[in-house]
Amino acid sequence: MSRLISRRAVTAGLVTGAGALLTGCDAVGRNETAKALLFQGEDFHRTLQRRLQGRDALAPEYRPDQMSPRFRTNGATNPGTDEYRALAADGFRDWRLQVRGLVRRPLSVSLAQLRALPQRAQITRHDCVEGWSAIGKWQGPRLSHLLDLAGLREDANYIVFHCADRHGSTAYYESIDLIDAFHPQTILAWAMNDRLLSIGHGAPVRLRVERQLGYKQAKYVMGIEAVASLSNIGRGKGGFWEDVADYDWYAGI
Ligand SMILES: Nc1nc2c(c(=O)[nH]1)N[C@H]1C(S)=C(S)[C@@H](COP(=O)(O)O)O[C@H]1N2
Ligand SMILES: [Mo]
Repeated sequence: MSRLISRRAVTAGLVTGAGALLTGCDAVGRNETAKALLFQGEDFHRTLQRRLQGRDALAPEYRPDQMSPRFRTNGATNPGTDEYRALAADGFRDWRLQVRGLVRRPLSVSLAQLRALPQRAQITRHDCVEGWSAIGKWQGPRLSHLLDLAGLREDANYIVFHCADRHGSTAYYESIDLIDAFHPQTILAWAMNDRLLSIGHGAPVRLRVERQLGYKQAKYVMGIEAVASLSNIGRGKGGFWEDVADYDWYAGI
């Protein structure tokens, strides 16, 4: 709404300031107003659709023949630290996923143990805010299974994912609420397109939280932490991009 008002104000300014351009400016004004109304309409329908569907609705799943022939990488494509290099050199045999925070039984889980849990595979569309999408197949245990094993405490409200890649002095991290954490399509993927997850796409394990945008899909997950509040994690906004560029914490699609 503020955008619509400010555009109108700008147009009004032009109209009073330059009478000769009145017709042209008025046309621009109408056009901008129509555009703003259209965008509002889009938001309205999206909001309505989300309300009707509910947060537990499934993201669309696709057929194998709809998978993208190329799925690009984005953001970090290799954490490149000594620790990560050593883990990768050994096929992540020594990697352990730490599950800690507000849980009754902190866990340290190997890749073999993750693969031995009941698995879910899903072909979904990844949407990056930068304006590209790709359809790929992801496989791994449901996050909820792991959280049940660890036993979430009553005071846990969010699940934080700590990643291996650093950007300057801060590590990439992301977080989701318990609705998404227990959503059936929220998995810890160790396989992509029927192969072991590559380093570029987040080996050994990345989050897939299919109702949200690309930056929520944390790669290189090293630790999972259950917390009551996000305010003491990073700079407090719930994720790397949320902290540094004010991205929305809830990036629903
Ligand atoms: N650890 C980590 N996870 C990350 C990123 C990153 O830089 N580091 N980039 C995010 C962004 S913006 C996108 S679009 C996807 C890209 O995933 P892909 O490389 O598998 O395409 O990962 C997300 N998860
Ligand atoms: Mo992205």
